[in-house]
Amino acid sequence: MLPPPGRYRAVPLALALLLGVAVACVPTAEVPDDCGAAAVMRPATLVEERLEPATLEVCRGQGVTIQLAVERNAVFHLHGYDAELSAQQVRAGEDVTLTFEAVRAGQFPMAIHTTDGPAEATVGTLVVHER
Ligand SMILES: [Cu+2]
Repeated sequence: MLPPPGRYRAVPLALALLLGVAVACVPTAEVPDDCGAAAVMRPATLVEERLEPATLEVCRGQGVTIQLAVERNAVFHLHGYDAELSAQQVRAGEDVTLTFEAVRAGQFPMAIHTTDGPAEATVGTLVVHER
């Protein structure tokens, strides 16, 4: 005997609701603990064509300092934040301090431009949370 058709229709609806709720929760659930601080520091290392960690998270309105340990020569460029942080030449062995205001929320690719490797490679993402 077949169950009434309404029973099967409820399953995809429940799944869609669950997924929708899970996706909608991500941005607020993962706001950094220090979101209330006026200024924050994030350490990172530039190794080959990647940043470790690959994702740096801050909140809009914060003064951000990226303490960058550099292991390869490149021009470091934060896309979408050109006005706040100009692209700059970094050299292997240097510790570079990059400071800017996180004025815009969103996800911004951190890239390097090189002459001895890829012309441009995305090495990580800056996530600026709305608060
Ligand atoms: Cu670039």
